[in-house]
Amino acid sequence: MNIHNILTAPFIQEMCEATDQLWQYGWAERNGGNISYRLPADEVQYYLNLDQKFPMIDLSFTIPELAGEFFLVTGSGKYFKNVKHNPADCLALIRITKLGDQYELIWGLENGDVPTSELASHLKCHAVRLKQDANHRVILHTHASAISAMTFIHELTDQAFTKTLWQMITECLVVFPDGVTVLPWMVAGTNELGEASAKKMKDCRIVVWPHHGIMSAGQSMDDAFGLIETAEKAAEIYLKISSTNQPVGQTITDQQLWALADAFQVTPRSGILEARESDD
Ligand code: 2HA
Ligand code: ZN
Repeated sequence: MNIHNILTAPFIQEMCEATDQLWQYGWAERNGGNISYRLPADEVQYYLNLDQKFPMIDLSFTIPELAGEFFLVTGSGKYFKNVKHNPADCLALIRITKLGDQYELIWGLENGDVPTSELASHLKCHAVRLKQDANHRVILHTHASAISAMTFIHELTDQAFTKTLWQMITECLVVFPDGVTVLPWMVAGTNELGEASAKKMKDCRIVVWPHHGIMSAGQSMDDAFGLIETAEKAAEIYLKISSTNQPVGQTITDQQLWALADAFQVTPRSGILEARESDD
């Protein structure tokens, strides 16, 4: 028995708002981007009767670490601008089976579609983040424009990319002290991209996919979204500076970034900043 209408669930509302906002930012053209949101069983049970048989669908990999976990995910081919108008068609609520080689379709995708083409990346990243942080909930992938543009003109190493972003806005180091990881270009939607992203998510919550987009991990939708907004804003500033054709006159120095880290009590990822000068 459905006790409450799932369309009124906060997690559905959050998904509708996030997809709409991503579209309004211009980062979710056509069906670009995908989100997965881990839900505790009691939140799902409040809206759905789980005591029934659901369609089972094979995964192209096994992920026993996520056995029994529920995820609300965007559907493959769905346009983010449409999610808020028809969440039951555009979203899927799935549960990973005991062996971790299949999922059950619990709710959504009313017209017979399948979950996001990046499901491999999402699930592999969830498994890795959950090992690091029991409160982890959201994986978000979007085609953030400035970050993608930056990957055409900036050196594609974790060190160089992270340092440039940290230098663009004072807040960046505070928001993402673990920096960003930059993968090599890879084919979208593959297990390989999933494996590579997940490996990097062990100690970094922002992964840049060159010439494609960005993926982040968060404890909430706002958390995952906020990481991307901040990195994207820094990339926008980088592009604005680059387009002036002026030599860069000044920047936030490494010693200033150390002072910032001290003030906000964050530990900058090692290997990015030059050694700290001693005070004496
Ligand atoms: O089209 O963003 O990476 C969905 C995607 C694939
Ligand atoms: Zn994409």
